[in-house]
Amino acid sequence: METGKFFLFSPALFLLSIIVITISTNSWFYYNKASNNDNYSYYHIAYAAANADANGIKSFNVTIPKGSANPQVDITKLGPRQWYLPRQITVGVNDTITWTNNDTEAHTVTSGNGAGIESLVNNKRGTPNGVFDSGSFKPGQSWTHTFTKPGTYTYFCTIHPWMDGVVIVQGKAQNIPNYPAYASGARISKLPVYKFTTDGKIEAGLSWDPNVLLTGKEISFFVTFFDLANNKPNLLPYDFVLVQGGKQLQRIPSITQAGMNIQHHVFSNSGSISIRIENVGAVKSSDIQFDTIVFDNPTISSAAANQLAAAANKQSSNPFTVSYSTLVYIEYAVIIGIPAAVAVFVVFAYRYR
Ligand SMILES: [Cu+2]
Repeated sequence: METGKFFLFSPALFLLSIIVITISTNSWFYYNKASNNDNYSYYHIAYAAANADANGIKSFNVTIPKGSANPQVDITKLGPRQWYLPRQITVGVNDTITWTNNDTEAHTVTSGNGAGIESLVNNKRGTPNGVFDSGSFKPGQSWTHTFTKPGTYTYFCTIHPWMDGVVIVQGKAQNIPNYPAYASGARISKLPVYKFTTDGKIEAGLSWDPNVLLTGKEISFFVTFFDLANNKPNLLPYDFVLVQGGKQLQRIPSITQAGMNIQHHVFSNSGSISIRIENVGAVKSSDIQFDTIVFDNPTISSAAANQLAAAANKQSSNPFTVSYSTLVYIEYAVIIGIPAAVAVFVVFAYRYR
């Protein structure tokens, strides 16, 4: 290939390599998101209309329909099959649920994990966890239980371990908004929010998904930088810092990919938080602070939120630290290195063919 032609070709390679780098670094985010799906999203959710008594306590009903003992029969025609109706029910703290056996065989309501439909073949029995257990109750009989603690409780039948259900107990009522909010609770009219570095040279943008932050739920923060002096998005090093209750939760030395970067965090506690973008371009005076608020997740217990947070944040913490300049060098080395290697290969391939 003539030298002139090659140089016409090289900007395309350069562009391609930037695209490859951006996609590869950000695809991990989508992978994480996909693997974090709610296990119970496919259940038929019932917010059963129940009347409250004088103390505001409600009574709910779950039935065990006729034919539940026979796993071959799709009795409810609801797909997925349900042996407790409804299979998932959401109640409040101190509410009661009564399970009524309308089948022709005895059943149990036992907290823990069932053994799935495969238990018909593999003879597994399921694993009780001791939170509650009705024991066996006969056709026409019922069993009532009061749920005093918020949380997600899975249960099954010890006689027919493929039969399973879940009870979600919600904690005290909170005023969870349906919009992003400042630490004060005031509405953030639009995301991303923008702020300038103290030296006025860089404009940082921050948005997050989901917009309403709940404990135990992975939040993705999108950081963008715009370099006003050069009038373009910028590849810049910075520290992503999360502070809650005066305590630093997380500090991740990072670098924006083509002007944008994604950070993840799972919060274990509710309350206001500060999202700090520090040392932008390694300049100490460039810190920016955004404020918002985390709410208690009504669908999980605080213990579950703690566990989820511990597992998720451990994954994202960096086992080794790299200086800002090293990060910049690595980034540029990859951007320049890949097209350079391809170029050398192309030149040699044409010269020695
Ligand atoms: Cu049963």
